Amino acid sequence: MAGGVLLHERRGLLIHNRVTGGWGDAAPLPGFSYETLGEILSGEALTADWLQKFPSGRFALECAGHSDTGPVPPVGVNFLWIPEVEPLDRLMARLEGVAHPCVKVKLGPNPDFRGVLNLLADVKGARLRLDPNRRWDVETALKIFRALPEESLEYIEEPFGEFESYAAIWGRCPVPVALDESLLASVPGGLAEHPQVKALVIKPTLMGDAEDREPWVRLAAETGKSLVWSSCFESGVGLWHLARLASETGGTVSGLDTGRVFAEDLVEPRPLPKDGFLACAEWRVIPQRYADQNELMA
Ligand code: OSB
Ligand code: MG
Repeated sequence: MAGGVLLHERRGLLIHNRVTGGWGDAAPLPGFSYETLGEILSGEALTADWLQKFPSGRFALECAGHSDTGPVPPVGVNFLWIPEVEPLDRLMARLEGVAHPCVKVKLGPNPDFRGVLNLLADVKGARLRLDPNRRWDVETALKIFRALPEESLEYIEEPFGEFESYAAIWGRCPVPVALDESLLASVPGGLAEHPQVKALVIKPTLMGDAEDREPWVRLAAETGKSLVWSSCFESGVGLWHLARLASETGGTVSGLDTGRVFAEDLVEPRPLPKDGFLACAEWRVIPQRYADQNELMA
């Protein structure tokens, strides 16, 4: 997680809507969400009105309003690769037989780039999404951009901590970019609309429900930018809903390859992509897997 924090367990709140029978997952992600689970649970009563105050709560309520739990038609997903925790040969085994895989690489401030170059040498037609979570400066981004064959880079996701860096780099090189964290706060005028912003990354756990997401969904539709649905290590409940949302939008490869990190999940089947696709006939919540501590009052 941000700041090098290692999470050994993932906590969240499952919401069940007794009218629709639907489920939602409110799981703020430490280091990324503006709210904490503790803050949500500190409410005097976990009413819908209270949960509406938090992006993860709004997303969960929206999901629980959906009665259907599948089937989810196949959506294309990127292969999430964190070189610090997954050796290249393990990634290669996952990529075996997949034509033109899209690989999302999490990189630190001073990345050792040899692994990425080795990947490109071994996997013909691989497409890269590089995500340093705002930890690069202009020189680092330029160096990496220039080291890559042009057709192999789809975009760099949130390279910079400072908005001025975008003008600085685009004055020198047409680097393709995706915005993620920036969409959660106020973005300087014109940045999201810039032609070198190729994709808008939508994380409902951090951003909220359809109303919160609407400006970005509209901007993507109006400007032809990609809309990339992306997960935040939600349980299978949140992940299946994200896959449903992605399948409703169609088009771009989604960022939903986070279910693998868990030893076990709350749903079956588990939302684990296979050969670059996430698909499911029908899913259900496993009752023995969650603690029924706080029933949400209607
Ligand atoms: O920065 O995109 C991120 C997960 C949790 C918090 C932040 C991020 C992510 C991901 C999700 O990378 C996976 C993906 O988008 O492929
Ligand atoms: Mg990102």
